[in-house]
Amino acid sequence: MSTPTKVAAFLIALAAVFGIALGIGKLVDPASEPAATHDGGHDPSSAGADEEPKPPGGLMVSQNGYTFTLADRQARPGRDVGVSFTIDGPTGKPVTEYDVEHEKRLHLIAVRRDFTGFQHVHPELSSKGVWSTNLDLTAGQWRLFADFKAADAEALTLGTDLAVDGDYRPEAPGDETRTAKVDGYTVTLDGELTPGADSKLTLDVSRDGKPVTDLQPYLGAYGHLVALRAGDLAYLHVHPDGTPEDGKTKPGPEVVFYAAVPSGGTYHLYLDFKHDGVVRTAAFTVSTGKAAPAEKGEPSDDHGGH
Ligand SMILES: [Cu+2]
Repeated sequence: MSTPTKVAAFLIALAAVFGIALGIGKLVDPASEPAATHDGGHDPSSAGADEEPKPPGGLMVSQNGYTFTLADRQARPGRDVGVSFTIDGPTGKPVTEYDVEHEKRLHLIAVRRDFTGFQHVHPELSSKGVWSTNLDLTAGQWRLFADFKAADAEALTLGTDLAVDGDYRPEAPGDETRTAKVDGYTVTLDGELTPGADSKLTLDVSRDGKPVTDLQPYLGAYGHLVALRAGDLAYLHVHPDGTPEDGKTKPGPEVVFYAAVPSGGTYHLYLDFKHDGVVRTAAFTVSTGKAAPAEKGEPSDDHGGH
């Protein structure tokens, strides 16, 4: 199929242009910061269309000159604990200009490192570039992910740890979980995760045994799925198949996603969906199939519908 080939060709072309730009930068001005050459080198529209597995996000606190800086890396446990942070840009100053993605300028995901307490919130941005929100925090080590796209830069997910005081007893690692129950809803997950390929995942939402066919749009889709890798909490790229506006995507009971997992292993998936005006989260644990370990093989499966 041609899309991966096109993407690969684009990346090679991009690497060539980028390499030349770096070379020129060095010739003209040995003191120029390499980070400065990031400006203008990327076509923002390509980021969402990239279907090749990229290095996972969320593992680094600083990338491409952008740094995720918590005002305080420790917190007390409690409900509605105030948390604030900045995304510091290549100049060292907090970024104040962001592009909107999935209807928000920044998505903050918080999860305790034993995969309990998942939250997906949208902080407020001050004119000085300080983001603020409230989180429900229990004792333990938390991982925070900032998923954003600074204006004129590449989309990034940066991750940082937040230590929450108190006695901490980690939750035992769970078995594979493909059915989640939340507030009277049952959500089932169907599909296999295949390393190195876009894996189709179908989530089916019902309430009291009846399919839910009137899901409400949330963040421009009928659901928002976050996937985290067990072991390092790598934050993986997942995109929904279809949007509420496309005239063909139905508002449930099925919501389809494509997830790109970079390696075999266990993944924790969190589906945010909206119904009757309330956003709820269904949590799953899925291990990859015994897929062929070929690293460079043709993607074997069902890209078809998207
Ligand atoms: Cu969000």
